[in-house]
Amino acid sequence: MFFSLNTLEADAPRSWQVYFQDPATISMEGILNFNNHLTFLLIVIVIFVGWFLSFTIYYFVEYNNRYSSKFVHSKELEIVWTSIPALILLILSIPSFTLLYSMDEVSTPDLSLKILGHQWFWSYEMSEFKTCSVNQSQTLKYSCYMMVVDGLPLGDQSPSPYFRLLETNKRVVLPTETHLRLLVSASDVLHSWTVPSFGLKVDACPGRLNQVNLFIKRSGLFFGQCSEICGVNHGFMPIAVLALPTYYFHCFVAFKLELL
Ligand SMILES: [Cu+2]
Repeated sequence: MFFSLNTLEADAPRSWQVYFQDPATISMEGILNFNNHLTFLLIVIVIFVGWFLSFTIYYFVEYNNRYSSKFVHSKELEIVWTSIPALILLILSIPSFTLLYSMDEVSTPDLSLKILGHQWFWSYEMSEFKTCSVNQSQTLKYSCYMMVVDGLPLGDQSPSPYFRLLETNKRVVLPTETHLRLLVSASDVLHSWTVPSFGLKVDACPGRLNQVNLFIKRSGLFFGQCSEICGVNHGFMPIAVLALPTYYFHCFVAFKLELL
């Protein structure tokens, strides 16, 4: 069930989508709430300014207002229209900084995933899992390339169960309800590992290791794309993450290591 290509459950962009993808992490839920909070405030401000503007335009015409005001300067008014926006910004900074610092919180991770950006694919490694072959030990390591869906034998399935330009030959399998640490870097140029449902966008810089926390709340198939222009095939190095409950994740790892 968890390995099926069910497009309905996939967290991928939809046609004509105008809102965010469903959140799968606490930080993305925070981003969504903050966005709603901001949008509400924005609507209130737009209505107020719009009302004020139309009021001014209406009374600007001599026909509607025969006796114009004589004053050209008002200290009280200056104080009010400077301090109110400043106060609004101050009020906004509280949830904004709370969210920002909560995302930086470093907990004790149970598992680390190393992510390396290349021109033009992503490679992943989990050093916690090792297999000892005859004379060498290997870690769980794989590279993910984009699948050219147009060339796949789809049979009579319509619409296609694959997402164009988002599918990869291998998916990054991660456990849900587990504190994960992502270590992101690049081997050649700048890349950016981005998954909208996780609220994550981590720059992959060559020679630098960026660390970020991830705690996936639910299982699902999540899609993302490289978000730092990195060359001609920048649009063709997608990210596909399959989040599985811990038990299924361990089954997957055991099966994978068997193959190494
Ligand atoms: Cu790129």
